[in-house]
Amino acid sequence: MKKIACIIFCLTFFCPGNAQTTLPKPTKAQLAWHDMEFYLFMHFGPNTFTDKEWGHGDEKEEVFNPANLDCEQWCRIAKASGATAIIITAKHHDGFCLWPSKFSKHTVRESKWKDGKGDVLKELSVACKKYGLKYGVYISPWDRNHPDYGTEKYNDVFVNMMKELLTNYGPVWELWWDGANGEGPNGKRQVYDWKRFERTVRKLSPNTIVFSDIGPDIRWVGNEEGFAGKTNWNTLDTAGFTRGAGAPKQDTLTTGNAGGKHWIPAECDVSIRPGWFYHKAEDSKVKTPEQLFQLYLKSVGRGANLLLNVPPDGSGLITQYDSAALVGFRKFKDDNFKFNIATKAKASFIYHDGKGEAPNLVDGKSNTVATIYNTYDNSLWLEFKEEEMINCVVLKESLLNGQHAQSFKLFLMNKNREATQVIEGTTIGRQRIVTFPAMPVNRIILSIADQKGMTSINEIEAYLIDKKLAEK
Ligand code: FUL
Repeated sequence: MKKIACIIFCLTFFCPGNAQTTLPKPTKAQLAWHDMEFYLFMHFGPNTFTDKEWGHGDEKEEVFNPANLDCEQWCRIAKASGATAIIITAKHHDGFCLWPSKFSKHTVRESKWKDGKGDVLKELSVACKKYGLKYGVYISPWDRNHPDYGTEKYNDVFVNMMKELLTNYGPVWELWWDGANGEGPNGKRQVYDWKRFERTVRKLSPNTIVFSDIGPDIRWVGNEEGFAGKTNWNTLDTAGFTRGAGAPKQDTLTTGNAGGKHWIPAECDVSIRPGWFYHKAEDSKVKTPEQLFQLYLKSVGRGANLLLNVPPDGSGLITQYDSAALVGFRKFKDDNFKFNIATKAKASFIYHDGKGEAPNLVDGKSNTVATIYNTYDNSLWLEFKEEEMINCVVLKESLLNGQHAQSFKLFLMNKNREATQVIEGTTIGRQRIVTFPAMPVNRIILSIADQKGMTSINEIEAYLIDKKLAEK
């Protein structure tokens, strides 16, 4: 028996993909998306100049005139913050296009900026490439300017606009569909042809990750405050739901569906300021580095991605207030997650009649795992020579074969082998960051209490972070 267990154990280490189940699994593009973790959103357009959040669509094109627009400055700040991409509002609800679309008369071409020769998307996509950032676009189907909005013709317009976006500016990594569906200039609402929109993107740019309330690739997290559920399934049921008003309940989007049919993980969109667009009056209300760190714990730390909006001002630049907050946030992340105390530990896998080494758990590699075959006599141990002060544990689950852990227990033990703290949680997902009051720990034990199929754990990390940064 011992021999068999040992063979199973060894196989697990060398064949990380062997925990086969019939659960939904991420595509290659979705797996790569999970690794993007944190990136910036930029709301920019006529609202930046008119101090509005939702333009009416009748704003004169000449209001758009950013004297010092510098997309490289945006990229430098994005890089300094640790962000991996920038997503720009190519067209917000007011219908103004930040590129000279052939399918609208309400664009940068009709503005005075650069004598109508400018193209924000061109400048941003080139700058992103130069700085090694992925580039994405937000496009609102709701259009309060377009004369065809509210008629079948508008669906052609929207498809044609997407063709321009997807083919003229290099690869679009993520495409963001806002679910809003208000009235247009003729007082009518549009019946969106979502199936056709989806076909268009898949055909022209199959690797683009498409966001909306219900995917197809990633979902809205159900709030604009930047947090995912402590229970966060990457799976969702979409049958019978539509985007916008017909979407699943907001708290369902926050947690996903435990037995959900489709792999549609959550993205947390939130603004660094109260509004989405720049307003001078909000310069004093930029979130602090501490607040941004909290958002990080509640999004990335719960297995979702964080899309943080940092709106450029009317000169076309990100202000010093926003950039200072971003740099401060980056420093918190770097300083506090610099040393993984778990690398000092001996890592083991415990099964019913034995114990084997599990160096994979602390090797920092995402392609090596230890698999929990059953919940009654399997657990993962980290043992330290001495007691180590820690207040944060990071658990990482392999998503290659789907999401498995349904609930876990973390036992933190002192040198007398007493469990001084038992932390219970539900899902793990790509990453689960757990914080608690600092304590001396000699042994960390992870047991999976419930799972769908077999959970594969990539990594267990331990840190001593600044106590003011613990999750609130
Ligand atoms: C919402 C929009 O109405 C807001 O203006 C903003 O763009 C936000 C990200 O999505 O649906």
